[in-house]
Amino acid sequence: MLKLYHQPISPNSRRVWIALIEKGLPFEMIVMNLDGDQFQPEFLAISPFHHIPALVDGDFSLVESQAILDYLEAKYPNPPLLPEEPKALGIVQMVRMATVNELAPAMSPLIGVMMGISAPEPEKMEAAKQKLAVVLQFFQRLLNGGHYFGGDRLSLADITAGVAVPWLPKLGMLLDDYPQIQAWCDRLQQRPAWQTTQATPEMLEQMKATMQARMAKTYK
Ligand SMILES: N[C@@H](CCC(=O)N[C@@H](CS)C(=O)NCC(=O)O)C(=O)O
Repeated sequence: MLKLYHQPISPNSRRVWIALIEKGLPFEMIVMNLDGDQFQPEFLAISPFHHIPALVDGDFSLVESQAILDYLEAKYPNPPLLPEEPKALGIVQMVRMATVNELAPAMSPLIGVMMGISAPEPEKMEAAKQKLAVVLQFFQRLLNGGHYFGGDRLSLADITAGVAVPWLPKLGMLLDDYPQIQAWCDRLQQRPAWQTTQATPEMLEQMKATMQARMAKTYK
């Protein structure tokens, strides 16, 4: 059976969990406590950079959430989470890459403040929000009135961006100016896979405490 090394508060890991649910695949979940489990030698043998998610499929193991999503798609193609039509596929892949390369780095300073591990620096926060606005405008253009990125079916673009964008209001970046993005977030939230994998406020508080303790140890 597939084995997912996971932590519920991690968006990277949640992507894989959502894909497994959407594909209806049975799997065993190993919940990692990120205050030390990730440095255990058995886990480092699977994930040398001590990151979750990691997926083990028999004698094969993978890290990097996007690589895991592509592996699942290739091995378990039904239901498909990548469109075949070239333009739709291009949109889906653009959204996946822009999420990883543009959206996530811009969110990072805001997340640091929310987690209580960095002090708010107004200029940095403003620059991050401006970058996020560019990403949201780009995403809204790509949605182009559709239900999902690249068409009417859920795809790896929705899964990749759809575990990150809904956090923006909690980080002080409201979606009021992006009604299509807000409607898309609401649509995702209605799917059982999003509901099942939603982190609770208690999990968030627990993760804040873990990260703050890790920071304190690093800079002692
Ligand atoms: N590029 C990786 C990033 C994975 C990653 O950063 N995972 C974080 C949780 S979101 C982690 O495992 N942190 C624990 C650590 O670095 O010790 C992916 O997409 O899977």
